[in-house]
Amino acid sequence: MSDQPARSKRDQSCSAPSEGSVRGGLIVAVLRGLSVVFAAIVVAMATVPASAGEGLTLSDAWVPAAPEVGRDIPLLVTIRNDTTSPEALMRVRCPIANFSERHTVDRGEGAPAMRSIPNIPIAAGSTLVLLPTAYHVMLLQTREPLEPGKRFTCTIVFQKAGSIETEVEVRKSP
Ligand SMILES: [Cu+2]
Repeated sequence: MSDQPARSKRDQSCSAPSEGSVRGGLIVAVLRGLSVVFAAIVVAMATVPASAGEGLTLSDAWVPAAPEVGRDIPLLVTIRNDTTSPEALMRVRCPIANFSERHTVDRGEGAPAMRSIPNIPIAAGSTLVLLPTAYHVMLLQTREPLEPGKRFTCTIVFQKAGSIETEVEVRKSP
């Protein structure tokens, strides 16, 4: 207790310069730490995986009118892939149909024929328009009358972007 002030004074006097340099070092360390954090954020932003809908845009989703229940109808939608990697449409769930399939249309000898496929590819940086005569989703066994103007929501599941909900419009069959 008796030498306390002397020691603290000595400590102060001899630690004063080093305390300053420690503080300076601390600031440098904090700044370095922050720059590491910022660099990490930039890297994270550059490599963040596509979340639902990111880089993938769905538009103009429609089905042809089907007044009687139990029909199989194509779901047509425009899919824009703005990412630099290929995508694939894996599954579709619509409340108005019991099942769905991915279809392509084979054109060999004879009449064009629809064929079920595991997924529909969407190339990087491309726009794919689903058509009854090309890639499309087939909604099987409609559960309710689909009159022109009616709307419903479907969930489309993509390989990388995950689930995206889209509103679908019933249009007069062409
Ligand atoms: Cu089909």
